[in-house]
Amino acid sequence: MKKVIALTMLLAMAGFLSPAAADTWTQTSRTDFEANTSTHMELSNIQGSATIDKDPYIIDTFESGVGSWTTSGTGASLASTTDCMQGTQAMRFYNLGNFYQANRAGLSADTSVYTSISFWAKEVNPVDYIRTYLYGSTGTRQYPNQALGSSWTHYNLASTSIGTATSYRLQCHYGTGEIFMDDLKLEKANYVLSATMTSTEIDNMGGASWDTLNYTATTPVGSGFSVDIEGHNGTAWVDIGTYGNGADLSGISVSTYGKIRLEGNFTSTDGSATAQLDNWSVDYTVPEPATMALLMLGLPLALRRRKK
Ligand SMILES: [Ca+2]
Ligand SMILES: [Ca+2]
Repeated sequence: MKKVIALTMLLAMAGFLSPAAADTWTQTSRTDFEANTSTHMELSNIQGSATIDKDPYIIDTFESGVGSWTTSGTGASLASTTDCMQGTQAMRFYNLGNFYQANRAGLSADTSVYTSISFWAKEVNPVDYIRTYLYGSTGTRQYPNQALGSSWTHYNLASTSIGTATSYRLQCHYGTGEIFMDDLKLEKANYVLSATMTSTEIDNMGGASWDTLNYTATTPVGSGFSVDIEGHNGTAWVDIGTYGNGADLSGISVSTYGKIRLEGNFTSTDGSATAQLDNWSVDYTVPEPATMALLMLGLPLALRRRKK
C-alpha cells in the first residue's frame, strides 16, 4: 500500500513539474537582429532596435576599390584594404601630415535633402577626430566631429540642416593618422515607405504547444508595425496569420508547424516617420526529458523507503 502511495505521489509530482518545459525564443540586440533577413532595415547598436532605412542615396562598399574617391592635403593616400567590416574590402586612408582629406565627387544635387551620413570606421593610427562635409548649391554643410575607436564601429552623423549636395568631403584632423572606412552611406531625409524583417527559425523540438508572441514596438503617427507568423509545414513556409503583442499562439498546431518564424512589417505613410522594434519573443513548450529521469531516480528511492 505504501509503495502504491509513494509511486502515485511521485508520478503526480513528476506530472506537475514537467510534462513539458517552458522555453522562450527572443531577440533584442543588434547582433540578434543581424541574424535575420531583412530589406530596408536600419539596425541600431545603442538599444538594439530595428527601424526602416532612410532612403539611401549613396552607398560606398569599397568592394571594387576606392572608386571615385580622391585625396588632397600633403601626402594623403587612398588604398583598399582587406581588413573590412562588410564584404571583402574597405577603404584605407592615411597620411603623415596633420590635416588631410578624401573627396567624393559625383553626387547629383536634386530636390532631395540629406540628413545623415553613416559609416563603419576604425582608427589604425591616431587622429584627433574626423569631420565630414557636404558641398552643394545650397552651400557647405558640416557634420559633427567624430573621434574614432580602434575597433570597427558604426557611426551615424546627423545634420541639423537640409540642402542638396554635389560632393562629399572627409577630413582627418591633427594626427599621423590612418583610418579604415566601410559601407559609407548618405541618406535622404525621408524613410523608405516599407520594410520587412524575417526572423531566424523558431523550433520547438516537437514540444507540446506554441504559447505566446510578445514584442515591444513604438509606432509614431505616420508609421505602422505588424507581425505575421509563418509556419513550416514540412515542405514550405506558409502564412499563418497576423498576431498582435501578447497574442495567444496555442491555436497554431505544433504537429503541422514544428517550426515558425516572425515577419515584421514596417510601414511609413509619407516617409516622415518609422516604427521601431526593440525586441520580440515567442514562448513555447518543449518536451521535458527530466520527467523520465525523475521517475528512474525516484523509483529506487521509493522502494528503499518502503523497506525501512
Ligand atoms: Ca532591444
Ligand atoms: Ca566593404
